[in-house]
Amino acid sequence: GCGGSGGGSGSGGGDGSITMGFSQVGAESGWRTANTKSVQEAAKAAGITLKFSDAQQKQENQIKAIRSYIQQKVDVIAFSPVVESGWDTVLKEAKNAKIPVILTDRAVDSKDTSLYKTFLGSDFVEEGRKAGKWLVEQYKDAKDPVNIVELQGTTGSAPANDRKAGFQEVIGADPKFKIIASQTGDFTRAKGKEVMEAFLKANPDIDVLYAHNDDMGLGAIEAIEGAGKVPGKDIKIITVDAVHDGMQALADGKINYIVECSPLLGPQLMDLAKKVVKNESVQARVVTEETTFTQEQAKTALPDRKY
Ligand code: GZL
Repeated sequence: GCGGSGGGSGSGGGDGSITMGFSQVGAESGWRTANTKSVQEAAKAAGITLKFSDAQQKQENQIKAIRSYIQQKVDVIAFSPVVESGWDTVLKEAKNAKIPVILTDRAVDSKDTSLYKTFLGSDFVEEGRKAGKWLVEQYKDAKDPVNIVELQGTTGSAPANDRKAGFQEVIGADPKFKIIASQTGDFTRAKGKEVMEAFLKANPDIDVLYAHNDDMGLGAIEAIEGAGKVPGKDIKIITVDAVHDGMQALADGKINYIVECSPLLGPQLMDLAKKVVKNESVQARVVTEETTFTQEQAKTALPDRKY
């Protein structure tokens, strides 16, 4: 840890500075790396002492980290829950220790919303709807079935559940859209490539890939090219995130559409932390601003992208 006494239930450490305990999911994707950088830089800029842990995408490591922050009596705990369920016990321990909790990026399915002060992050269902709307538009004149394969994010995670639901809600209106295979690629390139190779072996006529993040889409591109097909042409690809490598593939025509999911949550997180430590009221839900990109828009946007 980087020092800092932390006042537990107080209004911050003795010198008025705040100590935050942050439990990060892992380092599974370009998005996650950018998110970690945003949190660390924003803490420094805000004068907040940050205790940071990487859970390697394991819930038990996040629970351990949160428990250690409670022991250290930090002023505020923030984390991105790798999956939606199984948090009530440790969040009750934080509440009993009078340490406010902020959910960032991903959400929990706890019924007791008093267990956290606010949830800062994207509307993943809306991201899935945006992906579906683009596809419906692209195939509005198609009469034949549109065969879709789906690379889901981490099983049980809010982005995987919600991106799937939002997409299904939109394409479900037209029976020509068929999801012929759907499996988790755990948000990583390696797994995305591996699962896409299996999809290609089992399904000779795939029209579209919907990948819940750029990294799985980039892995799938390697599999598609390895199978002698042209990504972006033989198989249309929609992904979510808009990190640099995804935007580059979009500009190069290997991806057809990207729904942005901003990782730059650091500054808003630190503002919220300062408020909750002073027991000021905050919005229960803070939704991230984000957009979408076509291939042309990616070419224009790439030079200015921060990550
Ligand atoms: C979404 C975030 C997801 C990204 C993935 O907010 O939780 O996790 O879409 C990342 O790239 O791994």
